[in-house]
Amino acid sequence: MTQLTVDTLKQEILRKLISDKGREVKEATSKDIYYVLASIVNEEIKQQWFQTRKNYRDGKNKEVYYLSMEFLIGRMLASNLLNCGMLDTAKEALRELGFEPEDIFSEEHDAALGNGGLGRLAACFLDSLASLNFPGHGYGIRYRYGLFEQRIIHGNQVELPDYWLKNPYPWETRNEEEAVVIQFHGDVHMFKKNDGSLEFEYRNTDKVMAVPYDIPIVGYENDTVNTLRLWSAEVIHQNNGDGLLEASKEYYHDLDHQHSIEQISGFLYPDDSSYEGKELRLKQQYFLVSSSIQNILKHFKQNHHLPLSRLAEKVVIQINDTHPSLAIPELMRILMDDEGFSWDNAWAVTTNVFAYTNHTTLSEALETWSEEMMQNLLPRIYMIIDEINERFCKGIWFDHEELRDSISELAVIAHGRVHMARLAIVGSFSVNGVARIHTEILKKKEMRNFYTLYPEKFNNKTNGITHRRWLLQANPKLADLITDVIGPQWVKRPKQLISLLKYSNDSALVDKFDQVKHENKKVLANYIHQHLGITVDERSIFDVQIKRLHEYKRQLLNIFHVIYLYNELKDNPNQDITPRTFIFGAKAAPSYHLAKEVIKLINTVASIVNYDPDVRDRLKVIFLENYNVSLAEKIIPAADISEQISTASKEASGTGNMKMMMNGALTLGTMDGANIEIHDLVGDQNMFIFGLTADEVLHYYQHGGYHARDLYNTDDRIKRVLDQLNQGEFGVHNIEFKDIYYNILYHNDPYFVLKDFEPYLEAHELIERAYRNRNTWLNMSVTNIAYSGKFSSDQTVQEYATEIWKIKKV
Ligand code: F58
Repeated sequence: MTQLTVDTLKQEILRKLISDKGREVKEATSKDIYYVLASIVNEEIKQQWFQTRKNYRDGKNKEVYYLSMEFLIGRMLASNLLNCGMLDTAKEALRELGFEPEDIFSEEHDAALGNGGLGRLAACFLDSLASLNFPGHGYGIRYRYGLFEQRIIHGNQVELPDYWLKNPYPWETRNEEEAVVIQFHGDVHMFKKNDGSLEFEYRNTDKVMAVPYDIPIVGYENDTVNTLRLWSAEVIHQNNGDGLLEASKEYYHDLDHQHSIEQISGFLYPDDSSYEGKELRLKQQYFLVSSSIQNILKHFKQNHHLPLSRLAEKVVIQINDTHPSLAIPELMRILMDDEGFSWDNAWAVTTNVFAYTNHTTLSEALETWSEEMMQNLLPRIYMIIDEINERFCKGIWFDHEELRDSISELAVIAHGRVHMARLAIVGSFSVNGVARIHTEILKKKEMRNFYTLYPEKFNNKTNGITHRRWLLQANPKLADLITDVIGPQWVKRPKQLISLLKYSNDSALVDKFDQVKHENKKVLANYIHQHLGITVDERSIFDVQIKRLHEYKRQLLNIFHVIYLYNELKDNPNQDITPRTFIFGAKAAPSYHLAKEVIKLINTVASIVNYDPDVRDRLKVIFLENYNVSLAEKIIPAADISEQISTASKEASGTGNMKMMMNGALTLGTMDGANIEIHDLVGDQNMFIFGLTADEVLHYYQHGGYHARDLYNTDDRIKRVLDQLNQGEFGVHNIEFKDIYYNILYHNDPYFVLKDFEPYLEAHELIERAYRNRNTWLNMSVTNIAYSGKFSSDQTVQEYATEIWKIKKV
């Protein structure tokens, strides 16, 4: 990229301000400056984007396509500036022009086209692919409404629509010439050809146009710009003569119909851990995969002068969870119906192209669709899945006698439902989990029969996070300090952060880390003050739990502990404790009643604890509204403690754990997901592990759970907290939190909150003690940063590239 100096950039901003906005700097709003700066960055990017596409067109490279219903990309201005090597220059230029960089960056609407971990992982992977010069692109949906905006009103979550496209989005380019037609409903006609083989024709369908909007994905200082292609659903207008767009007058005048078509890319489903069999969601999934597969095949034909039978030499498609797994029958359909392949030849191609990532073992999150719905909406796709199932089951029956009894647990279609994970496993050459323990659970438990069938398909790829956004961009002070200490090589090779270890005992040096953390805590404290009017003590322990709200993530355990601490202070007002600030950020799925009750409880506890004079500011509870990527960027650099307290075996990996570790927070966690791999690296002495192990949890489940009520009856601390809930001490009246209370005592505490309560409390006591010893604490913190390079998504993507995708850097 061209290297602009602060002065030339300033001049360019001033010039564009006049030409684009007709304004001088003294009249300019932050929004004006945002658009002007984005447009300058776009100009920088465009040339490299074009060049990258051209390089890929020469047909030499195998490319990976990452299909995902979610890309949680967040704001792009600062990250594009960073990757273009312009961030520091731009900040300086903005300041000299009288603007605070943060104010300019926050003009951008946080693009929330994802729910949580799965969507953010996709965004981190795109950043790493581009930064490592890999030819890899994302395909997703351009939802008009992203994840809802959360407001807290009287302690309750209220959801508002997220119309993120209200203002023009400067990073997208509409690409009409790449539009494709997607077909739903209709009927399938079968013909016998002269050679006796069957031919299928798909007729009387409802047609929808998929129009792509492209977003550049800028690699870090390497001139690679890949593409995130997001599809938008539109009505097909009058034939414009290119033969692609059919006349569809009836629909054109039918606004209802137009509305129903646009609904396909209307909004992101906000459930993050449970699955709902809504037809619109199935439409979205097919819309994504059909447009993407058509597009991938078109490019394959254009760029590679090879027969489609050799598709897998140049194309690999990663499907992010089962949501895009209809891509498998879709590719089969096109190969057979449009390209004349036989079943066997089409299957041979297909099963060498797809790789599937599983992100959860929670049974309520595993997708199945009603056979009837699938048959009605996607009749040809249904036929193909039926045939896949037929052949697969026959194979088991004849070749795997030992699995005959389990056939209904393996069948892609069973008991009137289409099982998407099974389809994904059967149709892919690779199946991976997202952390070591998760993959082991898949192999030994959830998918053990499939593992018996296809041991060679299963592999682990532990998640990662891009250190560019989560350290360089979010925490520039820490990044600069690290560079001062160990030099700049770690930026391109994050594993070199390990050189920090040498300095973890150098007290003069670790003091500087302390200072950075303190400054970041101040910034967050200001934000809290501005948004909630609450003053928090920057010297208190910032204890952070930020993630979607779910029972298995156990925000409840955290708030129970806070109530316990509060009770202790009330009983013993002069207790000498290290001040603590408990910070929460969490959205609950709108229909998840218990999760919403927990949000209400946290806010209720906050409203009591924060204003009780007996507490004397030693305890604060902060619930930050509307947790999203940009809020995470503010909170994470300020965290002292990273709460990763899921019921062991339930959190596939977690990625917030990695982000906070990289920013020097110490993990308080269970032996679950990637916490275990953090523990492998830093050991007991540098984190706080507590609670049941996955084996213990699974053992309890097998034996009907444990006796929650016994704990309630024998542990006074627990009894007191639960009684306070039940007796209305933390609510307007005693029914407010009754479902939480009942769920624990009458449904036998399915997530082991009470069972892990005491060990959790003990871990907190250790934390309090450790925090008092500054040098030890700082040493632990620096040690965590030092080992965090392993969790850069560069490492993860490199592993996918060599072990699954077999792609090379360009
Ligand atoms: C998350 N899954 C896992 N799903 O819970 C987390 O452990 C893991 O680190 C992360 O994926 C990345 O691998 C997740 O975020 C969803 O949000 C789905 C959205 C669509 C419905 C089902 C859940």
